[in-house]
Formats: sequence, structure tokens, C-alpha cells
Amino acid sequence: MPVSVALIGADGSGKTTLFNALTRGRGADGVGMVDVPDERLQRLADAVKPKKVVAAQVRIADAPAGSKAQRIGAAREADVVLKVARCFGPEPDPAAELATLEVDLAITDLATVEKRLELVEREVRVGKKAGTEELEVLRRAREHLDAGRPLSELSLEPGQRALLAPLFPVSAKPAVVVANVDEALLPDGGAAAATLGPEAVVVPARLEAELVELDPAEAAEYRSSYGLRAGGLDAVAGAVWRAGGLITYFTAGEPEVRAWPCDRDSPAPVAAGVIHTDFEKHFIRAEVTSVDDLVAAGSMDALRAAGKLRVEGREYRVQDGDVVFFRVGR
Ligand SMILES: Nc1nc2c(ncn2[C@@H]2O[C@H](COP(=O)(O)OP(=O)(O)O)[C@@H](O)[C@H]2O)c(=O)[nH]1
Ligand SMILES: [Mg+2]
Repeated sequence: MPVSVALIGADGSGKTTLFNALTRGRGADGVGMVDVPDERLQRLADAVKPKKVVAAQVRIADAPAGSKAQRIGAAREADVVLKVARCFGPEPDPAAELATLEVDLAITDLATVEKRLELVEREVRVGKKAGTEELEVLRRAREHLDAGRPLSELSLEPGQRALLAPLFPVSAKPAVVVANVDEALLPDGGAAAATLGPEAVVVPARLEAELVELDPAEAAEYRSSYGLRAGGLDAVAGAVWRAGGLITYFTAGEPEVRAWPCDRDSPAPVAAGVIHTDFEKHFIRAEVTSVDDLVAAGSMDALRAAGKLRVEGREYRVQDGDVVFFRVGR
């Protein structure tokens, strides 16, 4: 299951340019799959020497051409939205741009919530539904959205939030703000980008789109000449993982060394279910180590033989950087 990310933002903020940079120009029809760079995966692969190395994947969707409603609608399926703000060109005002976007997202969700509210109110009236909690949540959501605020800022219990989930509210989604800056303003991005605060990821999209044409060593040299340490994708992927509440764990066998994205604090059987739904059902236990210990030992088998794999049960929460072997029944 790749993590899905949708680009969203004002016209001309550089979404398509960023899309091309992130997908290395290999996207088709506005969708591209990209491998998430992770130095731990490479270290594991160097130690284990598997037949195959598989990175975690992100599915990136560019904002489609079309109306504002269509562009926003397309983001409703995503796990995380990337809000791209223009910090280049004439009179950039990315903070205002994002504020407008927030209101547009709220308006989109308001329409959905109002429609649902009407339906539920009618069903409660004719006695088809108790629905008092859903009604209360919908009314609170309406009030909040009506004030132009995103649902991500409405404080709800997990159970209440689940009542809104079937509506796919776009303003409730985890979001990453990308400050698309001119390369002349690197590395910090300049005054416009600074108005977005320290959480914004500074990416020179046009430069990055050009750098993906070069071989990696050359691109790295260019990057360092601009004072940039990592590629745009590294920074964006890191921010998507943080915003989306994701961790990465690894499996490391002879046939395949692989990175798996997983919700933070997932119990071991749920984490196993990322590999295969049957793994969740038939989970027996997890054998766990760290990247460093595995790299030192060379294989899971060597660690197992030395009694150095931790054995964890159903309650264990898989951690970022764990290397796991799941024992499953049938
Ligand atoms: N100077 C500069 N121009 C950019 C940058 N990113 C995009 N552009 C330009 O801005 C225009 C709009 O970009 P585009 O990606 O099509 O925006 P979209 O409407 O959000 O998809 C194009 O002419 C790009 O070349 C950037 O980082 N710096
Ligand atoms: Mg575009």
C-alpha cells in the first residue's frame, strides 16, 4: 500500500513543476509512484545482499486541470495533502495564498457536511435513526467550517472523528506546506517563505525539476553549491511521514529487503497487515531487531541463532526503524 499524496494550491504556485521534480518526470496522467529515499534501507541491503531491494512508495497526484472544486475534490482520496505556496515571482504572498486555500477547503467540506446533516436530521425526525451523537458532531463541524476553519483544528474524540470519516473531509487531512522558492533565495527561501513559519518545507521546485535530469553526483554538487543538503524528495517525504503520523519498519531476508510504511503506534498484528491482510489475522509473534544490530550481524538468521532477536507479542507497538520478522500461522 503506497502512501498517497495529493498536490493542492493556487494556480501557478508550481504544483506541476514540483510534481515533475518529485516523480523525476516519470509521472503519467498526473500520477506518479516514487520510492522514498531511506539510507537505512541501503545499509540493510549492503549487509544482507538480498536479491531484491524495495523502498517504501508514495503515490503522488498532481492537481488536475479543471475547476477549483475538481482540484480540491481530487485531494479527498489522499492520505496527506501537499499545499504548495508560491514564494517566487512577482509580489509573492504565500501566507495569503494558503489562507485562501484553507477557506476553499472549508467551503468544500461545508457543502458535504450540510448535505449529510440534512439527511441525518430527516432520518432522526422519522425515527429511522437515533443519531444524536452524529448530529452533534455534524453541527459542530458545520459551525467550525462556516467560520472558515479546517476540520483538522476541531477537537474531536477519535470516535467522533470516525463519524466524519465517511465524508472524506479534505480539511481534516494531514497537510504539509511546501514553500516553492526561487533558487536565487536559497538556502533559506527568503522573506516570503519565512512568513509560512518553520514547519514549511522549502523546495525550489523549478531547480529540483532540472536537477532530476542530471546524474545523482552532479545533482548533489549543484545542491551543495546552493547550500542545500538533501534532495527535494527527501525533505518532502520526511515531512509527509511526520504529518501523516507514519513510521517505517523493515523486513530483511535473502530474497528481499524492504521498507514498509505503517501508522505510528500500530500494534504488531496491524503492522504485519501492511504486508498482507492475512498476516494480521494469523499473527503469532514478531521477532524484532534494529537496523544497526542487523547490519552488524549480517542476517536475521545469525541474530536468531545468537538468541538476539527480541520476541514481541500482539501488544507490541512497532517502532520506526525496527527490523521485523513476523511469525504467522495459517
Ligand atoms: N522562478 C521559479 N519559477 C517557478 C518555480 N516553480 C514553478 N515556476 C514557474 O511557475 C509557472 C507555473 O508553474 P506550474 O508548475 O505550472 O504551476 P501549477 O499551476 O501550480 O501547476 C511555470 O512557468 C513554472 O516554470 C520556482 O521554483 N521558481
Ligand atoms: Mg499544474
